[in-house]
Amino acid sequence: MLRAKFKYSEEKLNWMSGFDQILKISKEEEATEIIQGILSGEKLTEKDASKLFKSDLHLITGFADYLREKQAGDYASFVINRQINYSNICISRCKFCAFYRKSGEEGAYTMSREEILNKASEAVAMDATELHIVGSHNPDIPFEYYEGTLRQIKKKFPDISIKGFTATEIHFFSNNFRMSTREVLERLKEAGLDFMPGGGAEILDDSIRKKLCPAKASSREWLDVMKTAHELGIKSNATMLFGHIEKPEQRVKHMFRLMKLQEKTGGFLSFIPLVYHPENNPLGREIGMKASGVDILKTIAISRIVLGESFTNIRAYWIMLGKKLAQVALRSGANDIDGTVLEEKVAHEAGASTSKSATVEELLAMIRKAGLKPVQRSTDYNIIRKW
Ligand code: V47
Repeated sequence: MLRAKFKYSEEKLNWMSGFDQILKISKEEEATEIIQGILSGEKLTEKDASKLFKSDLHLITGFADYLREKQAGDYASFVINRQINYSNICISRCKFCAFYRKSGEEGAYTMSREEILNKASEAVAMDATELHIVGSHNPDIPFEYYEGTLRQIKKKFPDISIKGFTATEIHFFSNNFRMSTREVLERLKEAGLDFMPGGGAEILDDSIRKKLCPAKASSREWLDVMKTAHELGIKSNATMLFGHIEKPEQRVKHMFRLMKLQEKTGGFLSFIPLVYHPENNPLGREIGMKASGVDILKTIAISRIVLGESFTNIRAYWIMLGKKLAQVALRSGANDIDGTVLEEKVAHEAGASTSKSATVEELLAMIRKAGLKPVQRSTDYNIIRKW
């Protein structure tokens, strides 16, 4: 298991020495004080976490790298997986999304069950352990499509983990099919759903959601779906879409809201900061690209500093970061780079310039060249193979 719990106070003396040197030479008084506070067991406040965004890149990425090592060891993980986006027809039309199409519009599609099964079969042939199945808010798909597809995948490929449907899709199904979110989740779980991805979280602040995605689940509703899923034994991830109109304070608020739920349920497996891509979407035409490389690394580092004790796994999603920045992120607080992916649409429609797939060899090289030891993991972060 990669989820070994670490308490700062217990081992502090063993590992403080190296980082202590950095703290001694740091000219950043405020950030140094905040870090020293954390090291001596003080609880980090939202206000102090927000201040870290203004501090020196190396100080906070260095601190986050120390925490990464203490919380996750010298290993960085990846998964052999495949994404399947079953439909792009969506009535929610979020301003940042380049993936959705209106029904009947050119490029609109909904996959047949056979297509999905073929994609699953290709994934199994390359030793994938995970299918990541997400789509859209498509009112023309019957519930039986979801249940039947899950059942057939599990019947043909009983060993593969299905990580499917964002909390906003579940919320949409609940409204569309007039069922409670609990009933939706119970039925999908019964049909074969094992885990849920962390998408749709965007920024858990309704003043931002009202501007960017007013038609879909509110912050409370997103969190409530996750709470119910965790209660039913469906573990999930949590994402954060950053680098658009939100302020650092709102990123931190997002992290604290997740931490609060995690303290109750323990159901989150990892935190995945997703950097906003501005191409082919209305928001991008208004604001362009906001997050710099420095901002991205600071956000990943601060995720580790704020969430590391409760989440352990902070992911550098190479598809959105690019392979080189993802590698640096592994030394700035992240301990996982996602996986082989095979086919990605959401980020690529919005201008991601990475390839859509990575080989295991590429993932191994990324991790090794970051000075870490690669491990292949399952969806729930158990070690499958040390390389
Ligand atoms: O929910 C949409 C985001 C998410 C854009 O849990 C965009 O294992 C950047 O959630 N620029 C989908 N991001 C991806 C996702 C995910 C990916 C990998 C692993 C996991 C997991 C989850 O992508 C959406 C939204 O938040 N998104 N548009 C855009 N223009």
